[in-house]
Amino acid sequence: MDAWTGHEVPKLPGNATPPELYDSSRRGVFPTTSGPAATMYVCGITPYDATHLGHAATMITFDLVQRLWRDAGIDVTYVQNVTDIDDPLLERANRDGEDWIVLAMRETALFREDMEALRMIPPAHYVGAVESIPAIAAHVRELIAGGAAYTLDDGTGDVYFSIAATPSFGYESNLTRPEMLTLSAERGGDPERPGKRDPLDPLLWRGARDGEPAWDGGDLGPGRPGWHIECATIALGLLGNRIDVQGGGNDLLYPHHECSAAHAERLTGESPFATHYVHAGMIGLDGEKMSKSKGNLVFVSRLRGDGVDPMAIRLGLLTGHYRSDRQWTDETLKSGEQRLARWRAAAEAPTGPSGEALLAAVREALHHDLDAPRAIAIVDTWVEAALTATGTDPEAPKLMSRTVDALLGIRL
Ligand code: 5CA
Ligand code: ZN
Repeated sequence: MDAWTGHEVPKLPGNATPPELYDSSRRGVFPTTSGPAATMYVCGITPYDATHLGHAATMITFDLVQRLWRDAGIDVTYVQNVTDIDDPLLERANRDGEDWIVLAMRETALFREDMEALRMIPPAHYVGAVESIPAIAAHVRELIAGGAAYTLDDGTGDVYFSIAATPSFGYESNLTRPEMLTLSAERGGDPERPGKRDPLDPLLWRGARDGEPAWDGGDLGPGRPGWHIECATIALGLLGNRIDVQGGGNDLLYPHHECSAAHAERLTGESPFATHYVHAGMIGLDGEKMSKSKGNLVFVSRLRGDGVDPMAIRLGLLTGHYRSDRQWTDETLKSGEQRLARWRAAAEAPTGPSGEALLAAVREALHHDLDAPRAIAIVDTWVEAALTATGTDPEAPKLMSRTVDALLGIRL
């Protein structure tokens, strides 16, 4: 499917190096790439509701990764998916008496609009699960043929992946087995289902059921894909056997990214699937994770409809470090709006302190695991000085504006 339309990103003077990022599997901060190119796969939305601020925060995180790579002259290939067929989508469509395809198309269109408004650099490939079904089914058949997957003998036609098929299962999330069992039950898995070889084995293919959409799976019979194999197949098809960054919110640490990696590694025989597994913190409201199932959502489109400047939303979300779980409050938005106004005023000032020094400091802050809060504090200091006519560099306001546009995605 088509992604959204991008904006021009200003080219900045001087040199930058690719960022260092925290990798959940190695539990430390490591350089992302040493070569001229980099690949990134980010887990996108399940389109049964509008884009909320949690989705936006996660997408902004990986937008910054792409911006920093580009600033360092890296040739970036970025892929994002849309889970346009899965249980939650069908449940919502049934609840509302709506066609699931219409629901998915509408919410995906709204997501694209929100991404454009938030000045997200579009992915090179924006791919739906539905359009990937033939490739996914082929992978499931290959896993069965290789002894890594099995069909349940209860007549459903459901196929499961055997986690015993990858010796390193668990390396990505670093969780204990009891923790995995708990999270599996909470996040779409079915550890209690009888007949599985291991309670943690994830679903690869769900055999057709009455009243549910199904696709031809060849020898698998009709059905629809499981969630983790969707992302493994899309990433392998477009980015090759090893990707630099596998991204998403930290709710995907387990089972999603662990199982996607296990599927891919079993299919390719190469490990690890991703050099970095990067996880953004959860955005919450009133002390709870913002999620469609809890219904405590602040929608990007609702704020836009209320006349909020998307740049203030973006700035508000960037004031917390990407890895920390954090709350969205009215204050977050207010401070984003006030800061945006001050930055805009300073960008119009006749002079300011050195623009080159500002650029170097912002680059340095972001280089270390995307320290956007520190980058924002550095810009704030520069802005205060410019607004009190402390600096003498007449080129600095323009360079400040280009810096925050290119590196933070904030258009002044
Ligand atoms: N389609 C799957 C991924 S393949 C999915 O998780 N969809 S989603 O709509 O639930 O979430 C889309 C992206 O936003 C994922 O990367 C998810 O980790 C992230 N996300 C979801 N809720 C939040 C939240 N409250 N805060 C931050 N990120 C979130
Ligand atoms: Zn995914």
